[in-house]
Amino acid sequence: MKIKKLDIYQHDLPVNNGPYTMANAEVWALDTTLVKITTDTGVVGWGETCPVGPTYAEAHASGARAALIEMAPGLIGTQVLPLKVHRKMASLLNGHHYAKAAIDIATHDALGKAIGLPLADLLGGAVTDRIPSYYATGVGMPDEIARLASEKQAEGYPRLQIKVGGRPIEIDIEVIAKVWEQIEGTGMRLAVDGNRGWTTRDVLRVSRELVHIPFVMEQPCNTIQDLEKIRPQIQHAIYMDENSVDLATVIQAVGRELVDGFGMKVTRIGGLQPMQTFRDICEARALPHTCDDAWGGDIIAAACTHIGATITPRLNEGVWLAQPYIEGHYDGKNPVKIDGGHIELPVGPGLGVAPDEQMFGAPVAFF
Ligand code: 0XW
Ligand code: MG
Repeated sequence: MKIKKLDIYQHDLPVNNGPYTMANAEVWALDTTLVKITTDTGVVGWGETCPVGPTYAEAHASGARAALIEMAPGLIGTQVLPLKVHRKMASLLNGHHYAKAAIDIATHDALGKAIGLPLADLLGGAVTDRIPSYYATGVGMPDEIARLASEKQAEGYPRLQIKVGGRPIEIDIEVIAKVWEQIEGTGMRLAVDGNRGWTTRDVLRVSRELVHIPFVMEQPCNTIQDLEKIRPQIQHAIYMDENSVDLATVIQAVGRELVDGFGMKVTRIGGLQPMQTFRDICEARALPHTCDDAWGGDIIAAACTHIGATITPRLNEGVWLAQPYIEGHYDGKNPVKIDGGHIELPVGPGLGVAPDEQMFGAPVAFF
């Protein structure tokens, strides 16, 4: 089975009650990119990549489309097998994992449909069909975030991630303390995500003043050097998110015992093929991790949910979906959504979602 045709679509996803605010980004609407692979046997596979604005990571929407257009002609005729497709993409373009991830997801979808297996089975096998999610607040004021914390805990979310950074550190400290007052003793786990926004000075102060609160510090500062500097000085566990840009970086961080876990994005690491390797490295070293994406609709949500279903439960920090923050679904019949803080595994071969193509209009490019 070979790639016969490749269509690239652009689609807008407005943010509900925007903006969604992080230390380095304010997001009002998302610009997502979809890829449809048609094979010579007639099987179709869908992929998606959706950077959360141009400042969250070294990725942006038109960059994704430019990279896809660069690779597309060379991909025609490639066998629909994930490793072969990755090697082909590497021969056509250096880096740009977030764009390659859309092709990777479409390849897995097509392969799953062709052999009649849901993606979770193709990725090693699901350990559950009810995958834990987590709620991520935006950067907000103490009372507002504390109220959200108890609301989300009551809804059944097993974990909360609060966003901090980009303002006086005293406010962040107050937010963390107030949130903990709400969720202490409930069993809800807490991550504090700086999205690279804190200085090492801020980290030392937060960890010292809040030593009694067992939260995970997710990507508090901008660089790996910053993480190296704070690592021996703080009491809190550190997770790497934005710095874990590829498998080589993950292997280094794990080997050097620099972090206690990861916030991982399927598209940042290049799709489901490298994500399986990442999952297995984490399992070998007992490192918890999330299985998210930046943003996007039902296609990326289904991809994250399928790989999330294969993670050993004690290491599963959850699959984050953009669904609660955006309007609408691509698949009205089988939408991927969070209910009671968990996501039901889509059923059927491949991704298990059938997007309504009409929503995307004409492709921006086809090959
Ligand atoms: C909470 N997320 C998964 C969604 C936002 O895009 C950022 C991200 C994170 O953990 O940094
Ligand atoms: Mg993060």
